[in-house]
Amino acid sequence: SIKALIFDVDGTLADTERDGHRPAFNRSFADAGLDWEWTPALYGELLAVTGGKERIAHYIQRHRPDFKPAEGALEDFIAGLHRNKTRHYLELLGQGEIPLRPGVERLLREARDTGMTLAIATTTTPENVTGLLRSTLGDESVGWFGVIAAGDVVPAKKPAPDIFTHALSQLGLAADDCLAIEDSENGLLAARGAGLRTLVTVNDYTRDHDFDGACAVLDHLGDAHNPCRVLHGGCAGLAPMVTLP
Ligand code: XBP
Ligand code: MG
Repeated sequence: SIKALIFDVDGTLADTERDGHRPAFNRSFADAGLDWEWTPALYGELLAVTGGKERIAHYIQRHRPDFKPAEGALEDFIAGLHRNKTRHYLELLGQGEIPLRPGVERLLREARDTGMTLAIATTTTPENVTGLLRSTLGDESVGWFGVIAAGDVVPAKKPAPDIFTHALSQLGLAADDCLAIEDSENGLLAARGAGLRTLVTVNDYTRDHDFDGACAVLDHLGDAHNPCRVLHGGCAGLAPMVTLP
């Protein structure tokens, strides 16, 4: 039986990459006077590197190899760009324009009602997680989660299993007692690396990823008005967590 659900955030709880992160990176670049523009197609490639600071560093190395900041070390320049990116991201959340994906609120509420523990394991900055929860589910929803494991709390980001291993140890639960919910290949690798069964809900950025090893792949979690479609695998043991047609 499943005692706890461990949710990824970006792409799983909401389409934050599409609606929040990509625009926020671009706004930060514009503020710094840079002509860098991350199109949806380029961003889809850059998502192979998790973590905002790591993603910017990878972009510079790969696409702007001659770039040097006007002053100071590159690492500090990236940190500054990323702080301003987080500010823009939180502003977008505050405007209330990043909704939860179908079935997310249903599952969170049902899991709470049946006494399951809720947890989060994500590479994103902690303020981004609490900001999303507050803007979509209200202030008290932050307290629904036994553990919110996020960002630089572990140095090795997904696909490394560290963030899930950290969440499990904070929860005091074994991997067998938990189910991870992810949207990407890197997320699946991280969760599987920590020994977790993993349910995947895809989005436009991750639809074509390799989800070998997932217990099921769905288009979304589904709710009464919007049942989910099973793209791969079986949902044995997952009902009633997913709302099938
Ligand atoms: C999500 C990410 C994050 C966000 C940006 O990966 O890679 O880096 O894109 O967040 P996952 P920050 O869903 O697999 O956890 O800019 O705050 O790092
Ligand atoms: Mg994700």
